[in-house]
Amino acid sequence: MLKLFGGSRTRASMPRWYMEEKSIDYELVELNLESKQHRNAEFLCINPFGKLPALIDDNVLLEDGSPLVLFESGAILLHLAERYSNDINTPAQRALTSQWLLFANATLSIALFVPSSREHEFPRLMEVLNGQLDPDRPLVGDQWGVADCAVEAHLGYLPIFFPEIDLSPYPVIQAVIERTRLRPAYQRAMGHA
Ligand SMILES: N[C@@H](CCC(=O)N[C@@H](CS)C(=O)NCC(=O)O)C(=O)O
Repeated sequence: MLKLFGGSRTRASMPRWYMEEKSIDYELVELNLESKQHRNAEFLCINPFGKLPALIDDNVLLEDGSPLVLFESGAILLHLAERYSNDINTPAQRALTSQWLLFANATLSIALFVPSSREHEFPRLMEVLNGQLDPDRPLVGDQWGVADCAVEAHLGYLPIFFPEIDLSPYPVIQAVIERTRLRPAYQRAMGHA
């Protein structure tokens, strides 16, 4: 069984969306950040850093027989893709998947959420991404996969967290966001359905 620890408006929406898309069974444990449930002793045994998301996968056991426990949304996404989907079939696909996951979680995330980077780095990244993305073509391989999930989830944060940002200079990104928001699995993961 997979147990995902998440909370509203957290990055747990990424692995949740991915599992919804790929019909991977999971149980969601929602923690309330406002009441600091993510700092409870019980959760700190799962993620000592006290951050969401975290995943327990008892289909995968460590040497001592205990279940795999993971934190970091990128690591969780990569594990889910490798173990529970057929997204990644070649070494090149794995390398490119890592590239896009790290781009989304490190480069794009910082450009979005760190105010000083949002001013300078963000427009440059968006311009390049607008040229790289094609709403009809997955980032890696020939089916929508975990790389798309990470990049599109970050783009999907834009209208949620930064509705004041004008996206009209980036029409491809606008189209990708529109399509993302229409996906039933995305709506379920984001709590809209
Ligand atoms: N790089 C980590 C970031 C995790 C993170 O900062 N999560 C936030 C929610 S989106 C959190 O748990 N914040 C609560 C806190 O830091 O106290 C990941 O991608 O999983």
